[in-house]
Amino acid sequence: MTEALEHAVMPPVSDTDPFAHEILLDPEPLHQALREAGPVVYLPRYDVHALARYEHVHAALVDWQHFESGAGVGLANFRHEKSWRPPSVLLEADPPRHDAPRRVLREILAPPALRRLRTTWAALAEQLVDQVLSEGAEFDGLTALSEAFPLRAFPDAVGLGPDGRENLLPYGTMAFNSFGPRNDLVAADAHRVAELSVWVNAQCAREALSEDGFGAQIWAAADRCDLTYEQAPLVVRSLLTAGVDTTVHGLAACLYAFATHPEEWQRLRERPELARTAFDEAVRWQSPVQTFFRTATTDVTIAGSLIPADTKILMFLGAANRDPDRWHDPHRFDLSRDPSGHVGFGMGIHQCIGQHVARLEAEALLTALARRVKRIHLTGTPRRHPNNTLRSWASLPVRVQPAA
Ligand code: OVM
Repeated sequence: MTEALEHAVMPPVSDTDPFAHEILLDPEPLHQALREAGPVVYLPRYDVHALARYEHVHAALVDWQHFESGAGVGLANFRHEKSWRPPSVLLEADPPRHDAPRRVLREILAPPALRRLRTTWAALAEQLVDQVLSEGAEFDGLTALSEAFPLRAFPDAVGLGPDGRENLLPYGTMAFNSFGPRNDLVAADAHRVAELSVWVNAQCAREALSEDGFGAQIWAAADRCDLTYEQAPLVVRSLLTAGVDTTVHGLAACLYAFATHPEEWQRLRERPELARTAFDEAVRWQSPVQTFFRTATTDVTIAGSLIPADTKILMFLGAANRDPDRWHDPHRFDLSRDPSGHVGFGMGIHQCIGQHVARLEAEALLTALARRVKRIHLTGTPRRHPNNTLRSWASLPVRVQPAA
């Protein structure tokens, strides 16, 4: 990654605004243009260097020594401007400070620790699918399934109280908008920042959490001195910030994929053990988290282009996940491919720590649906909702054909 700095080449320049609505709603043309322009593209509008090829996005993600997270993983540089909230001790931290919270949460969210949730969530998914189908074959797949399932499963697993759960999605949406520039999307949420933050922060307190959820386990780690008592509520906050919208739009990506690829739905129905692969392929294909930034710790070169110390690089995860140099027929949603290696969950020391939780939710919902539903048809044009970071949806109108 670091060649002789004195031989640095000038990267191509693009005046694009990746955070403009029309691009957020349909990012693929920009992704292709950036991949083709070169390994590094300078975006003067934001004074950032952008990476859109798989090779270079991957390389930057795993090189935490040169590309730090502690200065924020959005456009804002925390060395020069204050974040809208105290930084995350996971997402917005580097080793060594990052390591203890990471170790604690990794244990709590590891596959063996999730085993007891599998039967609970399978039953919950059956129940939800039964209920939705009993109310009719036509519904909005986004609200009825993609939102409803995580909102029933995840807050209970964390140990949240019953009140105020409707704040979870708006808080997450706001947090993901905050990684972008201070544009109209951020302004639209501004009047709710204080209220939503107060609610979320209150849920992170030990007293607010049940005794048997992820939240209680985080506090128990503080009792063992694996974490400080200052870190514990912030680790709970990470769960509440990163754990809901991401899964909702990942599940929506699955529904959209299967509605538009009926042969792949048929394949899943025949082999429901493909549910996890299907989820990962949907995450590759749609990349619910589209972008993250890093900050150069020193002057560093990428493919010969100089990235000055203390400047931001913008990694297009969604573009890397459809790079034709890495993926065969990249725009195809294809259950026969091996999607592992996609960067939809990131890569390296910050790779999504909740991915096993998300896969378990997807497995529960998709297998319940596969048993009961023969086909998923779109009944209208699905609508996207612009977000500075998330590839998110506003509606996914579907009609399902119940299985005999
Ligand atoms: C966090 C966090 C982690 C991943 C994603 C994210 C809002 C937040 O630790 O708060 O997005």
